[in-house]
Amino acid sequence: MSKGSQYDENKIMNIQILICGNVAVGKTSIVKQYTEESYSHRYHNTLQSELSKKEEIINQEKVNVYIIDAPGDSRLVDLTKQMIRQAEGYIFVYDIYDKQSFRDIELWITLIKNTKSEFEQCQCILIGNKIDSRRNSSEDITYEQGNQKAKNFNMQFFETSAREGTNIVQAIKKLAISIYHQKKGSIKQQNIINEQQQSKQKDMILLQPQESSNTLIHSSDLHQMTTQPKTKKSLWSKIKSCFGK
Ligand SMILES: Nc1nc2c(ncn2[C@@H]2O[C@H](COP(=O)(O)OP(=O)(O)O)[C@@H](O)[C@H]2O)c(=O)[nH]1
Ligand SMILES: [Mg+2]
Repeated sequence: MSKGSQYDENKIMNIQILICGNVAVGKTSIVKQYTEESYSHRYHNTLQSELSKKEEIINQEKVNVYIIDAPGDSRLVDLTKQMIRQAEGYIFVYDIYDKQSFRDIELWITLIKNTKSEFEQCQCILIGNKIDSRRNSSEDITYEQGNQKAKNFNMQFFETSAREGTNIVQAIKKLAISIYHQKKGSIKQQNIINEQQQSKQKDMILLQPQESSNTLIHSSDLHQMTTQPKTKKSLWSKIKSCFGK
């Protein structure tokens, strides 16, 4: 444990999230609001993927949440393939006044799906941003439309305002919590597999009657010998060869 910290620095979980969506929907503003609680009216097109970090406490453990801010220009997407694969969770963002950005969510999902083979197991959220200046005109994407799309893709849905900070922390923390629990689950699963493998190795019977012979026969092979007559012959020849017979 590092001096002055109540957390074991070696055991801190890192979570990587990729935020994507069309240009100018507010991705960079969402990330800035989440990590720095700040907002800028000035628009800077994100040309390169940027990485931001925020420390969260989840389940009384310190967790580093890294957010990869992808460039909105899909022509630059090749640059981020590595990042798509590395990410463990995804935030899809549209602007509630920009119907094209809402339609293009499908394209972003397809792009990620085609790049990340385990996408179906990944945690994702859908964000409809810029609710601070909702005009309630027929041009806006309604909450119901956003929610329906999120349901279709089995994601949680949030409407946010990066400008006012509405729902930003809640949305991203909720995603981080889901990823945390999923990783803990799979870490537990991995520990069980490791333990099983270790105990299997202990069970290994090493038959070394000859100096040169180093053939390993697993105890389950021996079990097969007694229960499955078909495999007897090959196993017997394996054993015989060990004894040089
Ligand atoms: N009204 C409003 N404007 C926003 C909001 N979020 C971002 N913007 C503005 O939308 C523009 C694009 O934001 P940016 O974060 O750079 O979008 P990105 O291209 O998706 O990263 C900027 O002028 C922001 O100030 C929001 O929640 N409300
Ligand atoms: Mg940006």
